[in-house]
Amino acid sequence: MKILTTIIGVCFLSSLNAQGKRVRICFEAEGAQSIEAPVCIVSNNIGEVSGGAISIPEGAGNPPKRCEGAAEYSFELEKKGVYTLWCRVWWEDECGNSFTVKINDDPAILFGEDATYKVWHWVKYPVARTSAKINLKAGKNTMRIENREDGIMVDQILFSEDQRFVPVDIEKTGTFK
Ligand SMILES: [Ca+2]
Ligand SMILES: [Ca+2]
Repeated sequence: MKILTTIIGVCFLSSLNAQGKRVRICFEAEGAQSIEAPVCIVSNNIGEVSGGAISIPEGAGNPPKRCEGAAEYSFELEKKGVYTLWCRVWWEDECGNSFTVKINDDPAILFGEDATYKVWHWVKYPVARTSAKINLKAGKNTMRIENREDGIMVDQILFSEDQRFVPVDIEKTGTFK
């Protein structure tokens, strides 16, 4: 009887989980599928970083002097959903605190522009309720980080379906639900 109760309990919990699961996916920025200069990978002598990071070094040439440069990612999701994007970033100054994000074929997103400099911290999008939401699809999704300013680094990238989730320090990579 005790075993039966346990089995029913487990089935009930797992069906609840299937209906209400909120997916979170986290990956390393330096694990990009492709990198185009002046975006580069830095792995040495940077503290508090998970593995390495991508960087557009200060002076590497920001627009309009140099507009090209990107890091490309792709990841799979079981089902579509509305997500919050978090990036663990390091900004040089007010002329090095943003990049452009392109997700699938959606309009470009301006990411960053906060005023926390020279320290690793998590920044999210959307910040305002009026900003366009990030709709990810079932199957393969693509993301591009594009050069907008130099003096930036990105350590980790995280998409969360749970809008209340707030990453702290270095996060575990993988898909969680
Ligand atoms: Ca700069
Ligand atoms: Ca990293």
